[in-house]
Amino acid sequence: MSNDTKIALILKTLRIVLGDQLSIELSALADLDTRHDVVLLMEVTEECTYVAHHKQKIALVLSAMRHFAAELRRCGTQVDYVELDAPDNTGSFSSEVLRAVARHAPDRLVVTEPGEWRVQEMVQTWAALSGRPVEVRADTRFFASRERFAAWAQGRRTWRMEHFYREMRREHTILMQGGQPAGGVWNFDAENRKPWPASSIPPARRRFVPDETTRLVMALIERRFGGHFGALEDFGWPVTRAEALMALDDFVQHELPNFGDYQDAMKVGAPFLYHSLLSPALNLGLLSPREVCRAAEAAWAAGAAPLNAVEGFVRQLLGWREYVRGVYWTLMPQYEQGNALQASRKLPAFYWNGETTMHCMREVIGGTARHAYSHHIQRLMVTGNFALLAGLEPRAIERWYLAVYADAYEWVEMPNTLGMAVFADGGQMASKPYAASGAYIDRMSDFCSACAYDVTQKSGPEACPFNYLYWAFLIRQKTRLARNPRLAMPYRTLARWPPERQAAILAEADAFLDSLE
Ligand code: FAD
Ligand code: DLZ
Ligand code: SF4
Repeated sequence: MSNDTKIALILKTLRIVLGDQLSIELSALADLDTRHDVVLLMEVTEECTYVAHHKQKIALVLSAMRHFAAELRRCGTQVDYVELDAPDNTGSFSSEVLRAVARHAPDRLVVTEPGEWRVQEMVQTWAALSGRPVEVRADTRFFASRERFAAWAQGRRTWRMEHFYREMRREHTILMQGGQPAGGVWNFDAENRKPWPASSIPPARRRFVPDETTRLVMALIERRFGGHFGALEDFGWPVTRAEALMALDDFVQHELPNFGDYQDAMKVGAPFLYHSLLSPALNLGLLSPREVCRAAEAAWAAGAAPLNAVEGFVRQLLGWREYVRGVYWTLMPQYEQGNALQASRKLPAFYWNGETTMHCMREVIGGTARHAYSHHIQRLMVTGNFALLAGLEPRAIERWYLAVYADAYEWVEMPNTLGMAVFADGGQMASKPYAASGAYIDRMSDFCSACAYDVTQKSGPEACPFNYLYWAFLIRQKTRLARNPRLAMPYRTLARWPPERQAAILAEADAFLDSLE
């Protein structure tokens, strides 16, 4: 036996598992020695309040942490679990790590790289604070490591998700046949834009009834964070791996076949439609993106789901999810400061209380408060589109998205908000701003028929605000956006408008926005 091996055998390791790292295969647990090591999980006030998270998000994280700790214990692992209300809880990761070091006197600390820059900065202080070596391991739950993305991005003038996604498809041989994309094309987006058929009834979705652990956590949250956004009543998220696997199975069997067709559709009172609802479980680590992609691919191979649905779904996970993580870690910390369109309006109060005459906004914000969820098009083309057109201050809208969704962590939320929704990164992530008038919302939803505004009117007191805000946005941003080839058409239209008409639209948009303050 070499000296190195002897030392390795007697090392006592404190393994730190953060609240969104709840995977048995976590790199920090890879060489766990159940006789000597201790696994630390900490419920801390700072993580519950650095933004005022939706109550369901806190309930989800804490309940899933408690279940995960119980699972580890069942496998014979020594777990040190600090509850939020423990009398000596000091309320932050760093101070709790220090207390745990004093309790266990470990030889070293091991942790998997965190999902947020803010927490990475904390981790970097732990060696000096604790006087112990700290090993920070790569998060192997993703398809692409941070380094893999950086290598792809290096030297490219523009980054486009589509190019990255194709490399990932080849590299991980997902939906490939003989080196070519299955079905002969990479992208089925054009087939995936159907509105919801008026006569169809949305599918009933499997939700998970809160067990005793979740109910205890919910009571704790009402007591401690009762003033936070959102309601707990409709909590139905999977909180264990077993439940998450049931949710995956259910989705693949019942919803995946229609996922592609109705991916962009929106319907009053039906926030879920055929979306998977898997992002909260994925982002906590209860499911791995690999197993989810493979399950979808297997459904296609078995003839149980069409290729446009399966490719559309895989693109979100292997493409967008990996891409936005790469963007975040490659461009932080400057990324969060981006404000390429010089937007500065305050976030209107209706983002929190839902009190607005715009039916689409009321519907999406109401659904968000009730479920801590909206699907991608609701986030991008309703609340995000409004923020873009109204020129809301990027950091304020970014903090809102981080607070209100059960699946929100900076690595995924920030690029989606700053890059995709409000173009604050000036096009690093998306080739054009996703700006749209009311016509888009009308085409993809049934919101407009029950709205106080008229979506067909372009100006006047009855006109849909998205209409004049859209044109006012293009007029205001002309010097920055008119040369973008993907906006050539609307700028050609605008060029035909006399200056008085442009001035009138600007005045109408300003009056509306001022009335919100
Ligand atoms: P589905 O539509 O069923 O998609 C399947 C999976 O693909 C999702 O579970 C998710 O893991 C992944 N995915 C889909 N779109 C994206 C995307 N654009 N980026 C990354 N992954 C994607 N997603 C989050 O997970 N956390 C966030 O905080 C978050 N914030 C967002 C903020 C804005 C402004 C926008 C426009 C999008 C945001 N998204 C975020 C992406 C997307 O809206 C959600 O992943 C999706 O709505 C989750 O619901 P689902 O599981 O039913 O997804
Ligand atoms: C989101 C969250 C919340 C609400 N609470 C905790 C907590 O008490 N303990 C914990 O370990 N993690 C929590 N989290 C998740 C962390 O915020 C997350 O690990 C970091 O943001 C890094 O992604
Ligand atoms: Fe939204 Fe305009 Fe339609 Fe009303 S008319 S629901 S404000 S898009």
